[in-house]
Amino acid sequence: MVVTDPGAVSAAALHAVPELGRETQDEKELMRRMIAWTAPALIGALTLLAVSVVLASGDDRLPTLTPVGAALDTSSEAAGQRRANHGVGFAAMSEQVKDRLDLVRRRGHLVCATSDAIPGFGYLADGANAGFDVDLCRAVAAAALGDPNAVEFRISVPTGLGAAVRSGEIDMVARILTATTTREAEWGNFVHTMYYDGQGLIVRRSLGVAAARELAGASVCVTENTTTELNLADFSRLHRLDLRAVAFAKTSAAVDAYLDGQCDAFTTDHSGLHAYLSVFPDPSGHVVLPDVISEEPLTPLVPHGDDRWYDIVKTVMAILIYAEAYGVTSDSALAQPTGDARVDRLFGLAGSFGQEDLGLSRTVAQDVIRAVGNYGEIYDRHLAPLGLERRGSRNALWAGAPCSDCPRGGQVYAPPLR
Ligand SMILES: N[C@@H](CCC(=O)N[C@@H](CS)C(=O)NCC(=O)O)C(=O)O
Repeated sequence: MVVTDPGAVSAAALHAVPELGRETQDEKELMRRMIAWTAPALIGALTLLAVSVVLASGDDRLPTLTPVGAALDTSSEAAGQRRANHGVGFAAMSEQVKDRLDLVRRRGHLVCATSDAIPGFGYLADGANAGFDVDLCRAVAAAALGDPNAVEFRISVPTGLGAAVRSGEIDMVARILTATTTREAEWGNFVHTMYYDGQGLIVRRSLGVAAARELAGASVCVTENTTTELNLADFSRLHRLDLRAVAFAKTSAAVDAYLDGQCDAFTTDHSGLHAYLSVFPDPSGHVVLPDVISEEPLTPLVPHGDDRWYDIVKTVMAILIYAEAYGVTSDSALAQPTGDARVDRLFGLAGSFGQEDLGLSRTVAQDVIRAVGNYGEIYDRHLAPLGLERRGSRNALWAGAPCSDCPRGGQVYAPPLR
């Protein structure tokens, strides 16, 4: 019998079972064949596992130089590798925690994936983690544990992040992560967009380029396994630019390569371009091109499988946003009723916005606002210094926000706290 189809192997083995007790010779022959059939498959599977572990670990010293259109074709081998990096190969390891609030409280701290090398969003200030994203982690720790410092920061690059979330080890991600439908399907639930961004490109001023469409044939440094890499391919194909991506696991390596002259351009979210530009040795020698080539709603993520945890993180984001809308800051006297029912409800002094149903304290918003301030305070502390103007941008509060002097007319909005 010649078997070429692996499906037929198992069918043949099943059929052979009743005969095993009668014919020892047949049994040996069957065993020999089964080993011959299954060994190559086993070796193949182990090789695949080893390859996906290596890919997931990434190596910023080894850039991948690829023609953008070809390598990012979804039917190509590179797309297969990308799926491995998204964590599909780790399904067996994934763990769905049913009561993460309880887990976090028993553990005594929140595990939050963020970055430590992105000015404004996740960076180190005097050795401590700081930034817009870092404050979102601290706000959730304040809500869940009453202590904004009870956070273990897991520093992550985009490569391998999906696998890490699926493993169940991380309670939330807050790290300039764009919400996409594929990530939502494969990684976890995106909670509430906290920064509306779009992808851009930066070039040396001496290149004399004023718009992205003038970059035909250019090489572009990029972080791998990002939406950035995928959008660059779409943009290149759409405008027949034949761009060449030079991809790195770590953004700092991509930036260094650009500054070193290895690429004509560097691309990431516009906020990231401004963040890195702020630490370039010669900022005036570079130009952020005006093009916005994608939508990048930067959004915290929680693992799949625990609705209450999702609701908790979402409610914390709403607290930050409504505190600004109601004019409440970290300096506000929070203990006394104000007579404004919306503010008193937020403070936990009257009524409810569902906080106790979620297992949080009645005065959870006091803990959160005292710890990190409102949305505007977080923005002003970390993003305004990068020159990211909020007034007139999508990151202003919604047009009808009740505050009098806050930036309005943007998209930062949350479901009413009541
Ligand atoms: N928003 C995009 C891009 C994210 C991204 O590229 N992040 C870079 C920096 S701008 C990063 O996190 N790098 C981490 C590091 O290199 O340490 C996405 O979600 O894919």
